[in-house]
Amino acid sequence: NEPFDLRLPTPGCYLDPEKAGMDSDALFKGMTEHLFFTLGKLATSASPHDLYMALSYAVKDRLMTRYLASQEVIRKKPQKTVAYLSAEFLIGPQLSNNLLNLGITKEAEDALKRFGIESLSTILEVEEEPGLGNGGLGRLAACYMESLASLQVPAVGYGIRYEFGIFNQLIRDGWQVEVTDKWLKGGWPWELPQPDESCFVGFGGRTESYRDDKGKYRSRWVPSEHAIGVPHDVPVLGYRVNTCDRLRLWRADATESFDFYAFNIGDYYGAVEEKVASETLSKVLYPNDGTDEGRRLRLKQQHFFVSCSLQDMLRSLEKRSIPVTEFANHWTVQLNDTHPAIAVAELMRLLIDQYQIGWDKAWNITTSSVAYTNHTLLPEALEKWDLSLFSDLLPRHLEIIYEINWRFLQQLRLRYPGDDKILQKLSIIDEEGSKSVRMAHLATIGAHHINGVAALHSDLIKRQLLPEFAELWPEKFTNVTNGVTPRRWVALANPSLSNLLEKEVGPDWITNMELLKKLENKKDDANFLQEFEETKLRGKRKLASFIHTKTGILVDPSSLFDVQVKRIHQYKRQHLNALQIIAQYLRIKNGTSNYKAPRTVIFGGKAAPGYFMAKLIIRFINGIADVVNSDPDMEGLLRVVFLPDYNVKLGEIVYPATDLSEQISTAGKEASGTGNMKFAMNGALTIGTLDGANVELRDLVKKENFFLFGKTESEIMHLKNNSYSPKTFIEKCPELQEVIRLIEIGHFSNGDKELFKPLLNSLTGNDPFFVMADFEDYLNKQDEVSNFWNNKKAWNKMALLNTARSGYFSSDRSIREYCESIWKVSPMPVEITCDIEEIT
Ligand code: H2P
Repeated sequence: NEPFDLRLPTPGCYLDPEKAGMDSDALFKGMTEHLFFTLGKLATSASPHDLYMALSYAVKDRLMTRYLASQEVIRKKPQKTVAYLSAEFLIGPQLSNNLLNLGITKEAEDALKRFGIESLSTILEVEEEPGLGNGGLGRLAACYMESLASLQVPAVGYGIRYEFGIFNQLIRDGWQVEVTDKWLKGGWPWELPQPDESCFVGFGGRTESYRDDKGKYRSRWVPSEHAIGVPHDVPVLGYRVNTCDRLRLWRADATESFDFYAFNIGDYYGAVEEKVASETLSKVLYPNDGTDEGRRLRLKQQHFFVSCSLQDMLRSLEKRSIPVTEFANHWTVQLNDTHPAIAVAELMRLLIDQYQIGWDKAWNITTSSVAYTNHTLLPEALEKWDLSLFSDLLPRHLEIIYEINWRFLQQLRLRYPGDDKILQKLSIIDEEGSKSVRMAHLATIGAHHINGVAALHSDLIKRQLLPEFAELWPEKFTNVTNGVTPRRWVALANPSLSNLLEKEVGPDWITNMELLKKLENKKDDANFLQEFEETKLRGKRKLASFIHTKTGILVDPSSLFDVQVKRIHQYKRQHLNALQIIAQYLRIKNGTSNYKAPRTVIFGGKAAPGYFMAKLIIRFINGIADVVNSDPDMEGLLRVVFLPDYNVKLGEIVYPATDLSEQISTAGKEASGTGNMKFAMNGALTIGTLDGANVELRDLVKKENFFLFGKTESEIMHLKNNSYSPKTFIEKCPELQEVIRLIEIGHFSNGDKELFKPLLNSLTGNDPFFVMADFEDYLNKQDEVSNFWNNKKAWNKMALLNTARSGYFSSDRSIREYCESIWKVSPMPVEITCDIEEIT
């Protein structure tokens, strides 16, 4: 492996990663220079934000050697690179992560002291996080990028640089209020715009046939509109390695800032119209449970970033004089859900129309390079595009999809002669009602592998979602259980636990989480368990103070912190948790509570702006919180908190502070969940259903260390198929009846009997997520939780075993599995040499 020679582009020896530039003096100097030259500020009058910017620029400088060396390795070596295509990357704050991965946190602290800043956290707090994702899916993409780099795998994450990410959430009168997320307003120091690598993307127009030089008839697309994608690159450094991969986010620009014709005839506003329209493309991230709003724009966004990314990959081959027919040996393209599924048609189009490659060869290249991850079974999340919209925006792609479909249906006809039903069912085109394009089918047909994100989910894909496809191509279907990066979710988020882990098992657990198994030896060591509990208490104090600052609510860090943070959705059943709180409240009021475990129940999460029921659930939780928190009888026993604006940064405070993790989705609905993993690593116990990755978590930590309740997926299916009636469950449970009555009389809505009616009607009507069916079991399990809480030693032991046994959920393990079984790529370490004498 030829080392990257720093002497060639030498910008200064302080960039040498091993020998210089990383000490606090150099950082101080770097910061001073950036304050002065980049920000135009004097050190004497610099605000915390200025210092954050200066430190970030200085740290980014220190990523560049690794970044450029890693890009060189990709450029020079005939190595397969992972292209991770995702409409969302929820990368979270960057400064702390880069300091950790570079190993210069202490140096940065020292440098800051010289500016009079005593604690690094003062500076970290001002960092604005890019909210370029809705929830788990986007956060998973970010964890995977970090693991790819840490495992030294060459990779590029491709996505969209949304000007406005997920909205900021305010709570007003108990309701969610959405505020635009202007994350770029103070400047974002982590990106490198590369306008010289921009790409053109077309939309609309028509297709036409023509004869090529050889007299052959061909089709081509004549779009009516264009946009330019300008790459904005974010370096993604691995943990203590030289590999620094790239996250390439596309920003849409207008092709012509001005329509000069319109301008010349005096129509100034008309002249900028196209510019405004093109730039709208990368304006805003869409909520994933949204209704029909902006569907056209969303399809445009998908095509926009996919087209730019594929063009970028093809161009990289051209630059290296590699024939495009070699594409699949150099790029492995992972589709993160169906959002980038248009890639199947776009790659075909580029190969056939642009590079004049024949259909069969192009299809072979496409299907050898593309793989698809499914993240949900929920019907509303399985994308379908109206045929008329599709043909209007992407007429050439539709032609190609028709051809793909025709060839696929021919195959089916041979296999299932005379079976028209199966053709209809598997076709990419849904012929029912107003016809539509099924993106999951396009992805499944075009991909060499399809994976789910947890064992149960992958199994359900095969059994329920795509059974005929699984029968047709069993070898394509596989599972990769999700994972989360221990760098962010333990090392950064929970320094006190990390110190304890390091003391006990050595520093390597950060890259080898299986080492945590050694902690099992300590499960009966009272002193160690005490220390372990102390780390939790530290986290809880921090969260308690955060809660007080943000909401004014005082919570007791010694109470049981019972937490549910995730997007608000009926299937995730925050309302089941809320009903349980009411039951506990009633018991305390009626004097029937054996409430030995004072609890603080904490919620956090955003509801899609158009999802009425989810927003009502937020209102409901806040209604309960108001009543509970202002009732003196609840003092010292029960507190309810809704944390506004849940995001990555807040997650870093929440996970280490949690005793009980609520993973209570209706079995079969949560594909995996990743919060469950972060909680377990940080020593929380889980109360949960047999859903998503909970199943594997319970197997790993062992059943006695997991509070299981609820109907299984097959029991839920059985209820569903046998005219489930929530009433029968309500009738059997007097406590539940009481809970419902209290809501009905407006106890949690200042006497307003109408406010929560839609929620109650849903629960007592058809109860689509089986809340009533699971209520009693859940309540009983919560009692068990409370009993355990009173035996602190037993609790701490269980908590320790959760940390010790959750190493499997490191995203390093997931990425290794993708590399080995789907992508067939291996690590490519990056070597850097720098003869310091020669440079200085
Ligand atoms: C989704 C699934 C989760 C899964 C995650 C990552 C779409 O995330 O619902 O079960 O863990 O993808 O695979 P979320 O609900 O958090 O938006």
